[in-house]
Amino acid sequence: MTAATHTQMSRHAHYVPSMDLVPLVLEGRVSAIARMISRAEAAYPEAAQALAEIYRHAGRAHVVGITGVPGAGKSTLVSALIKALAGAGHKVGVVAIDPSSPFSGGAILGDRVRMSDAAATSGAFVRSMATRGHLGGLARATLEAVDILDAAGYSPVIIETVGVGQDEVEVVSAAHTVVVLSAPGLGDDIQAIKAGILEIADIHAVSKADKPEAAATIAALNGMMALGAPRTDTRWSLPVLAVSSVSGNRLGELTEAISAHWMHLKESGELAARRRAIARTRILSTARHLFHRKFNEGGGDLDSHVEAVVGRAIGPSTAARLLLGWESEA
Ligand SMILES: Nc1nc2c(ncn2[C@@H]2O[C@H](COP(=O)(O)OP(=O)(O)O)[C@@H](O)[C@H]2O)c(=O)[nH]1
Ligand SMILES: [Mg+2]
Repeated sequence: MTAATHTQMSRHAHYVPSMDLVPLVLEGRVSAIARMISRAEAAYPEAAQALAEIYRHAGRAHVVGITGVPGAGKSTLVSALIKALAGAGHKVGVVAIDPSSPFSGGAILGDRVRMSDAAATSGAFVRSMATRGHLGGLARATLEAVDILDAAGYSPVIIETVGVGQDEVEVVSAAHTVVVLSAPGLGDDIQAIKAGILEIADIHAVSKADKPEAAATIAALNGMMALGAPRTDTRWSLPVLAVSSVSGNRLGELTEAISAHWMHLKESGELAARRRAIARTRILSTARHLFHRKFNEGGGDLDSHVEAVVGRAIGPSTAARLLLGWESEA
């Protein structure tokens, strides 16, 4: 155990060791789940072994990503989905990544309140994550939260995230089923094109179908599909659905499409390929963040290598190899 962990633990007199929380998480105890997620978010070194154990127990949940630009209607849709899916007997988990304020670093309160209303009446578990300050990266923290809910027996586990920014796209790409939500009237182009997330969609949904402008957005998306928009899985015929979270209209079509896609993944063998791709991305992403952290937070010899590169004693490529230990100092 490191000295830092010791200090951390002695400040909390009632600190339950993370390994002791694992059986409680697996039993589905909500307080243990919440604590485990907090420790994953804070990247406590003490929790690493417990998270590894939890990962070994996860792997059953259907992970559904819901992405779209801010204002697309994601949180409203997730609340409606919680009610619909819980009503059909599912134990729904939600991890929402909110754009955090640069001043407070906090998550947007409105989303939490709205979604926890839906959660309270349905036995769902909803967690908002801040977008900043994750040692080892946002993707790592978020996907560990998904593992925790998965191991605790939640399925589907929904990830809500804005579809802009590399971290966010990385997170949603780790879902088995990706729903890209576009709102009518939010600019002329399909927002998925602008955000560069068109090709990660397994299902296109147009929100606010109660508004007359929705028809044009649906037509535009259908037109794009007909032109052969880029996509990852050509054996799946990608649906374009209209939903209204306000009226609840056609929400059933979306829940059906989500479960049809899950069936498709299992029956076609595509699930195994996705699992491999997800594992690969998670490893590489965590490694990249750990590397950055090691050398950016005053560690390693980054500064002296910077001087050497600026002074043209060595090139940036040599410096990188030296930092990685792939080349030794001459
Ligand atoms: N008319 C209508 N408004 C909606 C619908 N879904 C969401 N909204 C509104 O769109 C705005 C943004 O919704 P929100 O769920 O916060 O979007 P997010 O930023 O993507 O999470 C809010 O004012 C919602 O009330 C819908 O189905 N119909
Ligand atoms: Mg939201």
